[in-house]
Order: sequence, then structure tokens, then C-alpha cells
Amino acid sequence: MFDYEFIKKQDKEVYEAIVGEERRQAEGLELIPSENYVSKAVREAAASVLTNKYSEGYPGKRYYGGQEFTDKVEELARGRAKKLFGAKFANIQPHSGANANIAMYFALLQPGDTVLGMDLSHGGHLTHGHPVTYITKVFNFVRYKIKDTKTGEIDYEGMRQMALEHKPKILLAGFSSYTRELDYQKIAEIAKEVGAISVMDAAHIAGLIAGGALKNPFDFGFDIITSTTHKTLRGPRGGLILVREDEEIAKKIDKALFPGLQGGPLMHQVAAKAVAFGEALQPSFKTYAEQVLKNAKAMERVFKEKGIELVNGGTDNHMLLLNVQSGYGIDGAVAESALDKAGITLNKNVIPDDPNLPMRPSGIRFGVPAITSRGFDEVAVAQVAEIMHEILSDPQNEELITKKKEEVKELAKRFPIKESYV
Ligand code: DSN
Repeated sequence: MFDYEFIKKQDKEVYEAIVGEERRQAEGLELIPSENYVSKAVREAAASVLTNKYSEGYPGKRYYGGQEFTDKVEELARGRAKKLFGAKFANIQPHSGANANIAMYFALLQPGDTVLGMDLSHGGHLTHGHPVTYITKVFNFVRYKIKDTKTGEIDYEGMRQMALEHKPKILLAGFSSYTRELDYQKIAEIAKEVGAISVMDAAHIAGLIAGGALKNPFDFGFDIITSTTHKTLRGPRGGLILVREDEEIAKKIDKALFPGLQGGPLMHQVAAKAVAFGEALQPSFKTYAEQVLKNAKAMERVFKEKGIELVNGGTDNHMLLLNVQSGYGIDGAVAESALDKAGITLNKNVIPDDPNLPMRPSGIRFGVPAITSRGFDEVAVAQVAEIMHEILSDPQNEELITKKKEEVKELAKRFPIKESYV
């Protein structure tokens, strides 16, 4: 896409790594549900001279001079983010989704306060209070779970009981490996009943919300949405915090992020976010979000027809979780590696209350946001699912994998990565 003229001349080693990755992305199929392909316009912004600039603070209130254009770029990003999600306030400076969540905690909690979030093995995220993270040394995290992994229904009554017992300051919805639509109404009611602030970590589905394919938690009274910008939202790597209407909360979040947690914002990434949000405001993004849901359903149908167990019984969003242990008698690591050899990239994943260890879990997690960006339709994604099924049924068969790799390359060639989505 770029010719990398200068890197090529100056630094062969980095040049080769970049073009190697470019080739890998072009020839293979990206099924990691948290990845996507940004437009060339987003990449141009991310590669711009804005990387040279320090802009600590916020538009109109910076610690350094020379902010005429950085202010403009940040205002554009904030304004577009607010419009996309129907929020009154947006902070687009978080370097990542993890930073967005950490800043949100520090803005709203005192040490020792409690957060009620989703259990990691049931779909939550490390930053929702996994014991390996430092935030658990400061705050108290308690976890709700799925009631029935055949349907994926969350144990909302259990959530309520826990909320009444633990009196969380934050009731946290959202996930990194859960496939069903959430009952925002119920969650918001529980939060209200116990006086908690309701937060949705929409990192995975932000693009589907922005594109109108999934419900918007703000329509049910949620106070805050945190997110990444690089998954279904198809922007550059980064984070985002939206506040529906409470100005006091928004002020606390701004302060917690800077100077509380981060230093200078990455203004090149902020510019790239602005461009991506501009793309997401176009009608074509709505079509994209709808196609993502259709494609995920088409993949679901293939595995269901084969009798393979889908965790939560299927999907309402962009991702699927397969129990490869029960379905194919292999663990997720074996599945990931066999598919990787054929050019299909996804990740091994724990399933709820997985009896296996995280490095050899029972499941795989995959999704369609990236291949949908390439133009894959229901027929083409079903073809990918068929290839996956053949490989997973015989993962040691190198001859089969070599043959399937050619089919994957053919598909990749038929649907090249796009340079523009508008
Ligand atoms: N690493 C992201 C994902 O793949 O879901 C979440 O942080």
C-alpha cells in the first residue's frame, strides 16, 4: 500500500519485517475478532507529522504552545465520537482500551471500592479485574457469570444478588469473548437499584453499535462507554471513553486520564481516530456493520450443521466461540496452530469454567470484522468455515493443510484488502 521508500533505503531489517507483515495480511485470512484493516486514509493520518507534537492537556488548555492544528484534530475526533454514540462528552486520548478502563476506575473509585464485572473465563477481560492485573491491588473486583452456556444467557438474578451483597460503585458490562446481546435494560436497572455507575466496555462491539447493528447502551441509561478504536470500529489502535450526559463524571475522567495516568496524547493516533470516526459516520459503515452480523450467522450455520458445539449456542455479534475439545477432540492450541499453517489466523480461548489451562484451552475464538472489510459475503465466509472444519477434523494432515492453504490464498486474492471504505 505504501512504498516505504525511505525505510527501505535506511533500515533493511525493519523494512523486511513490515513488508513481510503486509504480505501475511494480504495472503491470509484474519479471523481474530479484535482485528480489522484500516483504510489508507487512517494510515496516512497515523503516519503524519502529528507524531512530532506534544499536546498534554485538552483543546484550549494545553501545557505547550503550537496547538492550533492539534486542537482542531482533537475537536474533530471528539465531536465525531460524540455523534456516533449519542454522548455528550468524549475523551479520545486513551492510548488503549486498557488505559481507558484504568482511567475510568481511578476517576470514579477510591482504593478498596468494588466493581462488579464479568468473569474472565465467561467472557470478561483482564482489565475487568483479573487477579494478574495491578488494579486488583487497589480495587475490589467481584464477578458475575453466564447462567447457561447452551444459550449464553447471563445470570442476571445472580448479578442482582451480588450487586445487593457487595454494593459495587461500578456495575461493568462488556466482554472480550462473549457472543450474545446484553440485556442493557436489566443491567441499568440493577445499577440504579444499588446506586452504582453503569459502564459498558464496548471494545469489541463499538463499531456494531456505531453502525446501528447492535443496541446502544446509552439508550438504556448507561452512564459510560469505554472502548478501543481498532476492532469493529475499524480505526487505529487506541482507546475511547464516552460519557452519556454527566459533566462531573466527564471532568473526573479527563483528569484521571491526564495527568492521572497518561502523559502526552498520541496526536497522530488522535488524527487517525478522527478519520476513522468520519468513515463510521458514512452510510457505508451501516452496511458494513449489518454485513458483519450476517456473516457471523453464516459461519454459525456451517458449524451447527456439522454438529459442532458453539459456546453460548451461537452468536448475536461478530464473533464465535467453538468448543474444539468436544467438537474435534483437540485443544485450542492445536486448532490455532493447524489453522495458522493454512493462513487462517485466530486465537485459542478458554470456554466458561474451562477444565483446561489457558495455554491449552478447550476453545477457539474467531470473528468476521476483518474479512467483512475485505468484502466477504455469506457464501464466502461459509467457504472459510468449511475449510476450517476440514482442517480441524484432521489437524495433523500436512498434505491437507497445504492444499487448504492454496484455497485460502485464492479466497484472499478474490477479496483483496481495500484501501478505502467510503
Ligand atoms: N486483546 C483484545 C482481544 O483480543 O479481545 C482485548 O484486549
